[in-house]
Amino acid sequence: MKLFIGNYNYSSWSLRAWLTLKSCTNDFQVELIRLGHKTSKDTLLSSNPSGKVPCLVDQKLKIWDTLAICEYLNELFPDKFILPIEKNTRSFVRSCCAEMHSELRALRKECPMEINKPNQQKEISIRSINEFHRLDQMVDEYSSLQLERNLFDYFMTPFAVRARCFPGHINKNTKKYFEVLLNHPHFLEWEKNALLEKWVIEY
Ligand SMILES: N[C@@H](CCC(=O)N[C@@H](CS)C(=O)NCC(=O)O)C(=O)O
Repeated sequence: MKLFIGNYNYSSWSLRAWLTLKSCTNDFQVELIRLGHKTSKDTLLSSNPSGKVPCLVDQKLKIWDTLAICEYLNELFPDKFILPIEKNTRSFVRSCCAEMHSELRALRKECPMEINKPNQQKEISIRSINEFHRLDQMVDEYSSLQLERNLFDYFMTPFAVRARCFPGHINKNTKKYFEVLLNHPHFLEWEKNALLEKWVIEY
């Protein structure tokens, strides 16, 4: 299998797909497509029809869009429990992941994931602050379920990086939980690559 990803520093969607795949196997290749460069679009389009990363290639099959990739991996590796086994818990995790995937737009726009730029002193809008509070709600409910690591954690990790970039807007419980995510060996491996990356995208 091969996973096409974008820049380690910035590609939050790639990070989610990579964490999910990494939780299943080490037997995969990664091909990085540099984003924000004049040749990026052509290279992206030659790798998959959506012209975006991530994209997973499994023999002749191409799967693009993070959620589709993760659902595919959940089917391919049923023993890895990417989604919880119990129906109601699974629905909760699916709802949260869908919300993280397609909502929380202020945070996604205003507070980009920049792994190499913690502690930015930028003032952020009330909409973004409210969305940080929405993360608190999700994390509080999730923590009370005491689940094994699953898709919720993989999807939340880019928000943990955002909270590190723009500190001071999450509650104690979320802060503690985000520290766990940011110290997980798989995230540390990704972060190591990000810190070696020289390309800069200005937001
Ligand atoms: N909903 C898509 C979004 C993918 C996406 O927007 N990827 C960005 C990088 S994080 C990208 O490929 N941007 C390049 C472009 O739009 O030209 C997914 O979850 O895979």
